[in-house]
Amino acid sequence: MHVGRTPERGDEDLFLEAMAVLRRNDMGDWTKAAPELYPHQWSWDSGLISVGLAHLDPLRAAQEIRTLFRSQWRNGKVPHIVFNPLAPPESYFPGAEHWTSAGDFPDAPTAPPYTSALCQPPVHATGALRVWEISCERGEERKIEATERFLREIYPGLLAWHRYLLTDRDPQGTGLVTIYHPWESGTDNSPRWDGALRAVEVGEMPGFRRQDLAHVDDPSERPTDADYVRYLWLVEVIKAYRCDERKLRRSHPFRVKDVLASAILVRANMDLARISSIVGAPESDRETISGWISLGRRGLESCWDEEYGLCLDRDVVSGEPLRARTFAGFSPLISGGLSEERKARLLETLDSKHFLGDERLARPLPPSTSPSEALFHPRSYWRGPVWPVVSWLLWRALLDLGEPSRARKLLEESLDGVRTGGFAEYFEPFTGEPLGSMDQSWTAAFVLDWLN
Ligand code: 9WN
Repeated sequence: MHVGRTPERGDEDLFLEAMAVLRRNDMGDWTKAAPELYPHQWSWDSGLISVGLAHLDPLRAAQEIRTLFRSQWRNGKVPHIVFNPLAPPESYFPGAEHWTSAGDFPDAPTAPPYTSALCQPPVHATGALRVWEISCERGEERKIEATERFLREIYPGLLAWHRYLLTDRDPQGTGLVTIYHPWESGTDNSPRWDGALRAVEVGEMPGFRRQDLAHVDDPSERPTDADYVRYLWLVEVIKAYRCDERKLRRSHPFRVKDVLASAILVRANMDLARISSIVGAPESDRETISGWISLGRRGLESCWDEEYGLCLDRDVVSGEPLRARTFAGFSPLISGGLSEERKARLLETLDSKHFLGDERLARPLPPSTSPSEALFHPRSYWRGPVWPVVSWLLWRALLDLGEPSRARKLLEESLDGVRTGGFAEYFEPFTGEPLGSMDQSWTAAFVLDWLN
């Protein structure tokens, strides 16, 4: 149980329901992100689902990450989707056939399961360390040893993954990760990307049929067709380049420095540093990782925007900051190592009318996009709704920054949202209405973590 949390009536039922959601989505050694809408293994979902699973069985939790890393590319990239070979082709678009039809990506795994050519925020070292920590808290000797063996086994893959992000995805050496597709951010249709996407010229490409709209009540909950045209065009370009990193970094039409992925990477490097001590890695690794942490924090500092009191993504193509008030602006809270002044200013922004201080909110939980943004939409995916993954990331950050009462508030409000609305993918910020997919795996995983 988290320090200071008194169990509430109904906690036990909620725990059992969360466990049941994860059991239903369990595919043996990996978990579907959602029952219908997302029938494959998603990278950052699985990295965080492992934290919830660890409260049920640390060995199964370790397996979640191990399975994902079996599909790691030769250059260190951890793919954003590992496609389930048994899922019918029409269950998700774009599926394996779409990604692999252009033929080989030289660094991709050569045998099934096939993967997409993108990646997602690097939460995996954080997940792996929590699996081991939770196993230690549970105190079962055999499982502690097994999760320590898991850390030893996964460590080289984690190191290669972070190295890929800090070399191929940061040829400029800024400490900031470049992404090539909004899907790589995990916050697909966020207004963060509108400016950079507008500049992408879409060429000739085959027609396509979306599958996602069949799984939600109302199309306004998902990205628009115009968004999808751009998403699919960027996939075409990546396929035409055969995912050659040198070509992508020179001429891909969508190249942006993602502050959230960069901050998550700093956090993951802090956790990787701990893992490296646990597994007795060479001192030189620890020096490298510590250099990555400082570089990442400096990079984030260079994205600070005094007017918004937030950190802003940057368009590599135009060289301009991407001005949008979204939760990603709080990234320095996640990467830590902040001055008291910077931390105070970020918390002030969090409390302001642009975020938690908006009186229309059903609960004081951070909306994905500020309701004061012109492009805010309360039902549209990453353009406004409250996402449990956002609340979980901020909750952990606040705990680490020594803000237990703020963290606790976020936790209680989040649990309350799920108690009322269920294990939804996201929630309407003004009414709390559950939106997107129901029985979303990581929502259940966060509930297990919050309740423990
Ligand atoms: C595209 C699985 C994923 C999450 C992302 C979320 C959504 C996919 C989609 O679902 O993205 O990757 O089809 O909309 O934006 O964060 O990992 O839950």
